[in-house]
Amino acid sequence: MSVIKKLALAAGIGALLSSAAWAQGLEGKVVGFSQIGSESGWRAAETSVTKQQAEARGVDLKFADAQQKQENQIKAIRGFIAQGVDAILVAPVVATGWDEVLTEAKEANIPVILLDRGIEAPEDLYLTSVASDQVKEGRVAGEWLVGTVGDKPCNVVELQGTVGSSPAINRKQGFEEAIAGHANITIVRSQTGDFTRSKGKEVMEGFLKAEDGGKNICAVYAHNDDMAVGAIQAIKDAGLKPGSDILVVSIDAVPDIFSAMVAGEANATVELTPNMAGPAFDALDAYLNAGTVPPKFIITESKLYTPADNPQSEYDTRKGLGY
Ligand code: GZL
Repeated sequence: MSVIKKLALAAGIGALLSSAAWAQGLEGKVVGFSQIGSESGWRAAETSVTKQQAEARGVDLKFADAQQKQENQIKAIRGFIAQGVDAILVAPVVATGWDEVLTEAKEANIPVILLDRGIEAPEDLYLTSVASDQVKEGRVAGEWLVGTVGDKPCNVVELQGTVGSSPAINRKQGFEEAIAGHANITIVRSQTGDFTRSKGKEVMEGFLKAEDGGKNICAVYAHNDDMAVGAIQAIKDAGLKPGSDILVVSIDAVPDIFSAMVAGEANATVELTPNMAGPAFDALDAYLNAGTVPPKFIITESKLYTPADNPQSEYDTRKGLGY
């Protein structure tokens, strides 16, 4: 047999072995998961989907809820390193302050995968990041408003996500890019509601008081549906009709925004899948079993939904997904 043929045969067998190795999957692997908290319906769904994905793959998931505090996430990551886990998943609450602890994970040869939020840190500190294009989410929301109001003057109030988090920074940027060429659309007030329903309601109450009881407000743009649902309640308490007196546009596509759409109280949402763990575990499997280095960024889809998209059926579909 020629040398060339021998090499081809060896390569073929190698590939077979490596794919067989990959077929082993993650059975028995121990993976630490530092989750931000349970601040929103979407977050709760992400947690339940991650646990389902881990169970389906035989992963022993060590779960740590940080109650939205970075210091708790850092403590949990150090705990995972001390336990000698096989990998660490992190949903980073804010974008900065991760270099030291992720360097410790790297020095311990433990791969780290970021879920649903990004960080400002050297990219060699994490294996991959599974997240949506958050600038695009903001842009899609802004483009919907531009298309809806046309040349009509429209004062917008903005409910921002957690200060310093990548979605809050990026969703603001995308929305502002979309309305930039439309002088009739202006963000007149912008404040964080920390991605929670209660804070979203409280901040919207302040906006309404400050803007002549809401008469000057044409739309509320919320960085997530939970703050939008809180704002809807505040608008109703002020005697106005959400969805018509004040348009409501947000992001996540959780069930409750679809029930608001059915009631005529919400106008648009941009979908964020709660299944970031599936692609993360697939990348980890290929990396640990076949040495395959994943792309640094795995981007999930962002789709616009409005009341024209059968919101009742969207509600029914999502209700069963761990929300
Ligand atoms: C975005 C994610 C955000 C959701 C909110 O990827 O981190 O955090 O939009 C959640 O619902 O609080």
